[in-house]
Amino acid sequence: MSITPTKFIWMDGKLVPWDKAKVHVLTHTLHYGLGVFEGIRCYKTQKGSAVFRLRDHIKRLENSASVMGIKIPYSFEELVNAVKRVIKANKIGECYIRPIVYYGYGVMGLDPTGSPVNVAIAVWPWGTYLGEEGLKRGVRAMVSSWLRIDSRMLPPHSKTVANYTNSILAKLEAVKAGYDEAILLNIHGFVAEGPGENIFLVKDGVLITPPLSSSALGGITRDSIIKIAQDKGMPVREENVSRDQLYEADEAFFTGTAAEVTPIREIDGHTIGNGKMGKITGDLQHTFFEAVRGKVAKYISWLDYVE
Ligand code: PPE
Repeated sequence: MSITPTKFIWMDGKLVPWDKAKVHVLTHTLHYGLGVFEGIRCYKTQKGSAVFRLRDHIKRLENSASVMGIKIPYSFEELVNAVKRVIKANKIGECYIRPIVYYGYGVMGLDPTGSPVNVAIAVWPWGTYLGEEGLKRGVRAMVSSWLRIDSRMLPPHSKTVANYTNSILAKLEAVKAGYDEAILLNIHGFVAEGPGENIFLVKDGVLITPPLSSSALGGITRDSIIKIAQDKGMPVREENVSRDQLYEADEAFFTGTAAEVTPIREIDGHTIGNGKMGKITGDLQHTFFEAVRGKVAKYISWLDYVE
């Protein structure tokens, strides 16, 4: 997916012009993958732009770093304010926000001690992750031959840069096979998630999603959808999902900051439901989009207004 440049990127406290936001080729994270990042979205609302669950994303960034033993040299509030500052500086209403914490130039070799911990925050307009059509009609997914990383190898709840090579292998395999997206099973054979999204099924009116112990990332969109569904009185179960349960589902969808709520219309050649966006998926997607745009009073606390 190509990037549309904006004007400034926040780098270690300074707003740096987009083209000058560069790092040395011996940046530690570039070689060994030890760094953590976030993906956040800002939406236009009637009261101006608002970042969706900003504090929850910064909390997860801090948790990701702490699991990996990385000390972020900025406080929670400094990071929250930095996100708002870079959005304002770029005069952008709706955008995707990418904070990254990385070990910079200083040492080589596996032990990063002695490398500075650098932080950058970029923002750019990012449309639908799995295509406009995908968001309306659903995407085609395949169960990957690659398994999702296990917590005895790499911590799946941390948005660590290196974790994403696992995701990329699954994504590339799916795309090469003619699918839009992958679904990864965990080392126990249960469904974990997509390479950059959580997954949900609907069966007999019940919303089902793999538990966090399945090696899925603790998605903030996942959490929002669970809350929205419960508020609608829908039964929600977090439980292990087997591969055949995917094929038997009445409805299925992915959730993520980038993917938002994207229906799945086919898995491994099996049509899900009637091959279109399911009714419950449509209802949850609608309420999610209303919530992020500040149109649902009970979810206003999820918004952090930029001004
Ligand atoms: N699982 C994974 C592995 C993941 O990367 C994401 C976000 C999610 C689940 C959903 O989490 P949340 O955004 O909090 O609902 N993936 C980010 C990166 C995507 C990318 O291609 O880069 C995102 O959606 O921003």
